[in-house]
Amino acid sequence: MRIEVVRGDVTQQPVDAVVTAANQALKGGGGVDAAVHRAAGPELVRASRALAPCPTGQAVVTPAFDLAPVRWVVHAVGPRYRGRPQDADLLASAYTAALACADGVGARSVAFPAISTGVYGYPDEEAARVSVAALRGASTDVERVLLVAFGDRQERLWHAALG
Ligand code: AR6
Repeated sequence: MRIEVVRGDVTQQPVDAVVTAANQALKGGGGVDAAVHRAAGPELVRASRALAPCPTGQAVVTPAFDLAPVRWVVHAVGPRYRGRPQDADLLASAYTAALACADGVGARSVAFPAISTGVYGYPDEEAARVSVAALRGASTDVERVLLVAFGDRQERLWHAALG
């Protein structure tokens, strides 16, 4: 699997599946989730709520509706950062669960935002390392992952984590 860093908006990527940083209730919210729900339209929240609740560290997949040609939205629930040892495991799990969801519906390219690093307060540098390690350790038929950096700092952190 190839992992690339791109600068931009996760809703603007030419991929089969887009990952959003969701909450357990899968009812939409702020940040990247708001952008994804805005782009996919009102059917997305109906489809995702039907699959709620989604535990922290897990993910579910729905169609992408108006976000076409993207086919799928993967709703991944990262941890709220509390400085606990299990935070990193839960964040890694959110990435691998999202990748597995995408793989399960046949997606071969997937765009990820920096899960948990906004409202959920996860320190961005550690999160970049955890995300790259989790994705590199995954066994999958997904061929291409785009790490979508919303700003300069995120872009630098992901490049550094990729080495
Ligand atoms: N494309 C790519 N990345 C983005 C975009 C975008 N359009 N918009 C923001 N980001 P957050 P969380 C980055 O807060 O911390 C929501 O209310 C942003 O700069 O969206 O996992 C959910 O419903 C940050 O680096 O997600 C949950 O309740 C990253 O995306 C809760 O927030 C994640 O920030 C989840 O919090």
